[in-house]
Amino acid sequence: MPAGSRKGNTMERYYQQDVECASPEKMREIQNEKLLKQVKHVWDHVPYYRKKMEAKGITPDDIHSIDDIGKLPFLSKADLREAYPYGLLGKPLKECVRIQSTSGTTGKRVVAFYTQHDIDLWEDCCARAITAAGGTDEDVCQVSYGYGLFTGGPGLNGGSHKVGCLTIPTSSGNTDRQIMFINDLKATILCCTPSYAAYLAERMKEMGLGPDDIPLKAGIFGAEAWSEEMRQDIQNNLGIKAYDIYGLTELSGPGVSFECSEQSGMHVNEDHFLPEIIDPDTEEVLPLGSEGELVFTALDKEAFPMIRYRTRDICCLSREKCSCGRTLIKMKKPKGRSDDMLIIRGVNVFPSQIETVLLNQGYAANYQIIVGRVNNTDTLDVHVEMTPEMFTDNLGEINKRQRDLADGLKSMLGIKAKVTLVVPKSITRSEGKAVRVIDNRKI
Ligand code: DLL
Repeated sequence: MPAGSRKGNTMERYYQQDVECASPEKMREIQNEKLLKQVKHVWDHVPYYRKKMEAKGITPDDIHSIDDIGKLPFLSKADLREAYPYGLLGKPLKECVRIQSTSGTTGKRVVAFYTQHDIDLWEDCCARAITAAGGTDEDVCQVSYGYGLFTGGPGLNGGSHKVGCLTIPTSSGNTDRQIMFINDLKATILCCTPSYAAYLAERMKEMGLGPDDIPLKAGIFGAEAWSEEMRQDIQNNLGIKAYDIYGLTELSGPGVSFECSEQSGMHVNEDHFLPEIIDPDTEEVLPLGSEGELVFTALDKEAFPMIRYRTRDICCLSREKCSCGRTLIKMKKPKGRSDDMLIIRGVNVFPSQIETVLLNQGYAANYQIIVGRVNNTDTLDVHVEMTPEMFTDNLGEINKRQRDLADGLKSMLGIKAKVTLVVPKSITRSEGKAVRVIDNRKI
C-alpha cells in the first residue's frame, strides 16, 4: 500500500517506503540474500549461464555477497541472440505467463519471458514511479506508450492499476483522440515517450489549448534519451512536471529506475536490479561516480534471470542524499546507448548533445541527423525544423540562423556540422521512440 510521510514542506509519497527508504545496511542485506538465491537459481536452471560460470571456474559457492559480483560472467545482447528463444529460460514454459519483445531494429528481437511473480515485481516498480510522480488513486493516468510486444504500455498500465489510478489505455497514435481523452476524462498523468509528449504539446497548441487549459499535472516519459532542455520545453508547453523513467525489455521494461520530485536523476529499484558501471572496452568495474556502461543484475526475476547484463547505456551512478527521502541509488540521465554513439571523423557524438544545442537556441526537438562519407571523410548534416514563430523566407535571416547553429554545434562537439533549416512540420513526428539518425555509411 502506498504510504505518505511529511518531509519538510512537501508531502512525499512512496509506494513501498520500507525498501525505497531502506538504510544502506538493510538494502545490502536484501541484495545479498537475493543475489545468492539468484546465482543458485541460474546454476540449477539455466545451462547456458552455468557453462559461462564453469568457463570462469566458479560455482555458486564462490559468491558470498554482492562484493563477489565481479566474479560472475557478463551477459550481452550477443548471448541473448545465441540463446534465442529459450536458451536463457529460468523456469519451465508452463510457469511462464507472458512474453514481451523489443522492436528488433538492431538485429534479432529480444524475447523476454515472465512468470506471474515477475510481472508482479515489474508492476510494483512502475507503481513506485507513478507514486513518485505524485500519482494516487485520485488520479487519471493516460498510458500512451505502445501496448503489445513493447513493454511501455503494459508496464505503466500495470503500475497504474496497482496505484489505483483510473487508467486510460490509449496506447500510442491517433493524436487527436489522445487529446480528446485527456480533456474529456481529465487525465492528470500522461505516460509516453518524450518525443510523443512534445508532439502532443505541439498539436494541442495548434488546437488553441494552452498549458492552463490542460488537466495534466505530471508526465512519466522515457524509453529514449532526452535532454534537460527538452524537459523544460515539455513542462512549459503542457504545464506539467515531467519525470524521467528508464528500463529495458531484458530487465522487465520501464521501472528499472524512476525520477522523484527532485528531478535530478533516477532512483534505481536496486532491491530488484543491482547496478554496476564498467569500462565498455576493458570490462573493468569503475568506481561510483565514473561514467561508463551500465550493467544490471536482476536479483529476483525468475523466468528471464539476467545476471550482469550489459545494457550498452552510457551513464553514471550517485549515492548523494536525495531530498525526497529515498535512499535508492541514483543514475544520471543516460547519455544514449554506446550503439547510438556516432563516431564522426574520430570524434564521439551523441544525438543528445546536438539536441541540447538546438533547444538552447529556441528550436523544438524536431531534427534529423544525417551522417555520410565523401572522399573517405565523414560528413555530418543536421536538418532542423524552424518553429512556426521563427518561420521566415528571408534568406539572410535563414543563413544567419544556420551559422549560429553550426557555431553552437562546433563548440559542443568540437567538429563542424552542416546545418539546414527546414520548414515547420516537414520532419516526421514520432508516436513512439523517435528515429533521429540516418547513418548512410552503414548502407
Ligand atoms: O524502452 C522500456 C521503457 C518503456 C522504458 C517505457 C521507459 C519507458 P526497450 O525497448 O527494450 O525498453 O529499450 C531499452 O531504451 O537500453 C535505453 O537505451 C533506452 N531508454 C529507456 N529509457 C530511457 C530513458 C524500453 N529514460 C533502451 N533515457 C535502453 C534514455 C532510455 N534512454
